[in-house]
Amino acid sequence: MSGNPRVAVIMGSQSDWKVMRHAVEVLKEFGIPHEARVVSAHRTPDLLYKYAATAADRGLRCIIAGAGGAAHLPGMVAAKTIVPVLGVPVTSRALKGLDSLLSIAQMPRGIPVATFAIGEAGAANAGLFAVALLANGDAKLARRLAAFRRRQTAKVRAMKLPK
Ligand code: RP5
Repeated sequence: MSGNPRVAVIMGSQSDWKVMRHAVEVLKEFGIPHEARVVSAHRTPDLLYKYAATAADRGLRCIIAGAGGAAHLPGMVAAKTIVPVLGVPVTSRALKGLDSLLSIAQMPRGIPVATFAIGEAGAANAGLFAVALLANGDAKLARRLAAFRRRQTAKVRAMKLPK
């Protein structure tokens, strides 16, 4: 996507991409300049610190961070920047993402992380939430988001069940 990224999608491992790509797809659909990359809280802590510490100066308006298991990535990124962090609990192998959800949602007071649903729906909703954040100061984007909602509503209203 051309232009300086305004939204970042980061994840703890390449294996998170199958979930996190749903956030990227939303950003692409709305034409939001974005970047996506692997940043691990546990395995690349120095990179994580640098990434978070420079996020505001690079013009990022929010950071979507997905991780699975003991999912520290969103909380640690939020600890190092005041750019809003949207946390996506990635479905884990052992506990199906419940571990990820609790790790991300249960932030102690003082460092907030907005937490979304486990898995693909959460990633897509984090993308939509990022669009909504940007649409706050962008009337054209707000109209596109409203149009998306209208199309979605029309699709559901047209749903037919088998006789
Ligand atoms: C976390 O560990 C990642 O976010 C991923 O969900 C999980 C497993 O990583 P891999 O072993 O697949 O690299 O840090």
